[in-house]
Amino acid sequence: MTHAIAVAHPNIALAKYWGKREHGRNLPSVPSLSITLAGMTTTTRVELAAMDTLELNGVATVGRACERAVALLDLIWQEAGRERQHEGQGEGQGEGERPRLRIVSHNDFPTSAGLASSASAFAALAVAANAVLATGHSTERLSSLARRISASAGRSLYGGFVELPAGGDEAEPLFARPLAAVDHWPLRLVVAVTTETEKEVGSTEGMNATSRTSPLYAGWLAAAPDIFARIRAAVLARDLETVGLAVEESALTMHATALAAQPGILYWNGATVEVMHAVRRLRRQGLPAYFTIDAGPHVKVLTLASHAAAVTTEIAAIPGVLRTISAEPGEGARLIEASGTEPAEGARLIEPSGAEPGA
Ligand code: 2P0
Repeated sequence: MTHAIAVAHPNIALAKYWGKREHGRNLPSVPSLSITLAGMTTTTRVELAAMDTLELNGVATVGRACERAVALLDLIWQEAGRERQHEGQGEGQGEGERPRLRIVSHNDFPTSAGLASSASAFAALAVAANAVLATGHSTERLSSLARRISASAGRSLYGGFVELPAGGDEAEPLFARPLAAVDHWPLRLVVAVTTETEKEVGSTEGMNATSRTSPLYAGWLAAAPDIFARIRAAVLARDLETVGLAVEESALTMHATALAAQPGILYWNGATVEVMHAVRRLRRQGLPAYFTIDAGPHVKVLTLASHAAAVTTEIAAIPGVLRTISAEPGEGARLIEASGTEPAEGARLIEPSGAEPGA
């Protein structure tokens, strides 16, 4: 196989991950639960080449983004070798030098602005590289490897509602698990975009500074597992009020912890705060709407599909909201083309990973 193209979607955490238990292996200190979103897509093409290169949204990219991409390729290759050795197989993938790859990736949504572009980027890259390198890893294994590079990427391997446990003492491999399928619950996340510029403090940097310096970090570690458990149970029960209130609790507790870091990490702008107030106002007027905020100033408003149009109209009218994106649960990372075979529109070479509710 000489080339492959994969697509993946970002995910938004209802129960947030913030902080690492173990930096070297990127093990999260708290469990998280996310919805993989349709409607925002990373498309990544990988092909055999003379050297590793990364082109992101049309621009040749070096530095940290490229280093992380190469680190994922190395992990995918080395893990194949480790598995062969473990199973006593002969020579094959994962031995010797890894073939070099040209990576061309494109996002159709803002990069590095709190819309989890690293999640979809590394999930798509894992699937495409696994095909071109012929490493044959399972989705579970790819989730574990992508998680090592960006924890939220481990979740974008799967569609629908996805959970990622906290790292434990024996936590390798630690991978995300599908909790409920795309059609489990017709929710919408209305994204209020409040800037088009890149954030100043990246997620990794922000959470590491928080765990190092915030006096509230111990409180976050104590609170997060219970918030996660409530969200998990209420997602399975399709109980929007319980989910929504706990989603706001998760986001606000995470941000409170980050705000108390030294120096304080403030991801919000004025419009972020206005949208939070508006969401609570809508709720008082009887619209089911709940907010969450990631490592950026955008606000994601959780509601039912049947109320998405009304919520969008209200949110789009708030001063400082540049535009809105209405996203619904979407599928996991998947291959759409490989080795010159061009499947018909909508066809898939591998099935996206679905989920059994409650599995
Ligand atoms: C989340 N975030 O659960 C949380 C909430 C942002 C805020 O996961 O250091 O890019 O690469 O593992 O996964 C974004 O952080 O961090 C993230 P690393 P990642 O969605």
